[in-house]
Amino acid sequence: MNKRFLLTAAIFYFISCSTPLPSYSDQNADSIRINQLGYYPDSPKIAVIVDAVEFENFKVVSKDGMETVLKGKLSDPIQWDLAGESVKLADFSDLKKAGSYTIYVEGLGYSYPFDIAPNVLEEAFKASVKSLYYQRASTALPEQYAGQWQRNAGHADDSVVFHPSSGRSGIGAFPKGWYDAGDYGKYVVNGALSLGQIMALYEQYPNALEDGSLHIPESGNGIPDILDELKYEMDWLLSMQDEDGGVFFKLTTESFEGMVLPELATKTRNIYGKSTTASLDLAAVAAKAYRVFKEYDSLYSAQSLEAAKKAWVWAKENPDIAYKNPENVITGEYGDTNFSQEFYWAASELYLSTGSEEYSTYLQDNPIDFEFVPGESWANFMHYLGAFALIDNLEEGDPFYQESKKSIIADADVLLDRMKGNDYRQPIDDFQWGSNSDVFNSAMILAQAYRITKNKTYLDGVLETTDYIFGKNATGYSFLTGYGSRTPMFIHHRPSAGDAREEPVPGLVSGGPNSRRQDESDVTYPDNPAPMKSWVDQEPSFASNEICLNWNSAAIYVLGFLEQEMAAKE
Ligand code: 9MR
Repeated sequence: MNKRFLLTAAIFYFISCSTPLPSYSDQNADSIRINQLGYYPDSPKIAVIVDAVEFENFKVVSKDGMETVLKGKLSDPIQWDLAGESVKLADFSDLKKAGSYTIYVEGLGYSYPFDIAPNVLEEAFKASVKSLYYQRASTALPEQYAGQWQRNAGHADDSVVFHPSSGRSGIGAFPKGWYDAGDYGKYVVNGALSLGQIMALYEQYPNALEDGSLHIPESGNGIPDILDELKYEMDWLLSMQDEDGGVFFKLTTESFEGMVLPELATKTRNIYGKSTTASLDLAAVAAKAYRVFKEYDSLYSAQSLEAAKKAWVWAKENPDIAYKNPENVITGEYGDTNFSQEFYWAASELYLSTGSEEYSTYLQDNPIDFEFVPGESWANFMHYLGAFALIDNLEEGDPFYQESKKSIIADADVLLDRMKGNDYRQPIDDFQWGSNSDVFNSAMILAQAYRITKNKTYLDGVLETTDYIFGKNATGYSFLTGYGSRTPMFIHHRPSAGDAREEPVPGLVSGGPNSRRQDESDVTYPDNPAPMKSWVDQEPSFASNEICLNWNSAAIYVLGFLEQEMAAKE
């Protein structure tokens, strides 16, 4: 653009509406919290304005500042203690025209620019799945697929040591799989939950990620890329089953490695003892894999089902074996003492894949409560996956369908109520480790309620929940690395920290606010003690700024669901 044009435009603009041309600084934009990626035309659109006590009006202008497309009044001030601040809301839902915009509040300045577009989350969705490729163990990531995040192979895991707690001795091969999180461990329960959430997306929307969509080494093999990526983890998961059907809990070092690249993280890796949870979670996800892989790989599908049945038998015979770290082992424990949810998930998937009475009888005799409780929701989500699968695969008249439907809708209604009661309009009221996954898990429940009823209120709930993740929150950050105007740069993630690159691996969900602040001695949290402010973009902050498979899988489900449902409307 030439200078004279710019000057004329600026003068015209000044005279016509005396609003300065947009300039975007974190400081101004931080006061106007929006979904930094943007909105579908038909989405609710609500910005949260902080430090706005003396302001009354807002307007939405085109990104270049040349056109005012909507004017509105800010709401009355709202004080919400979990966010520790007073805010006003700017509702611009009436704006549905595709384009690039910014919000202007006189005295405060401009928000970050944002788009209104069909498929507005498509890139973020794909990136959230591609991030699993970057988490692959036992392989190099060549530049061709990984771009600037290329790296050498680490952790062949072909001679892993059996720890005495495993009941075995010597060494074994347990290659492949995805690294669990910011650490290089591989944990069965979390791997299974993550696979389960992504497989739920595939069962519901098999075309969400076709062959070639992810640009991974398997692209072009005639199989949807999402299945190729899932299989990389599933292969490892199946290898964790012992001959007797029981499943080892994890493959990790005794203590965590330094913040180095995989190839430099060379401490001895061990296989630790079996647990009821690991066995049931493998039973559940392998039974689901039977259905998911059947069309493209019938042999693998059948093998998975056999593994699932064996794991179930082991768990029935060993129904109360909780995993506990042996002495001197301090890597993750995924502590969980309530196994009824894992039994329910496994019985549901096995019933759907076999039709066998053994599993339906189990479900009939062991009904389960559904009450979403934020905080460590990975442990309290397995039975939801069972209910979702029953709804997806059974006829409406089936009693299991009816019961599941009733539970999911009742639960979704509680979440919607909670959303109305807080200024950032998201469904959780307790922010713990990985709170962003609680937010996404809630959205997944709302999404099922929408699928069952087609009631748009639930769909709007999913959309607004997603706004929270992408910037409409008390930190002002979009929590998906690389996506948004202000995103985490210093995630607790060894491959990102161990390299000289400035940008972290993209498509990863930061854990999010954690009011427990377990790492406070090593990091500097905001002075404001509010739970939703309890997040920092600092590398040592494993309690707030780590990344983790099941946080990404929850995001993958929700973003994939939205892309499918919202795009279908256009
Ligand atoms: O997600 C887990 C969280 O709910 C627990 O509070 C926390 C501490 O036990 O552990 C989290 O899981 C970590 C796992 O144990 C090891 N890999 C990294 C995971 C994410 O921080």
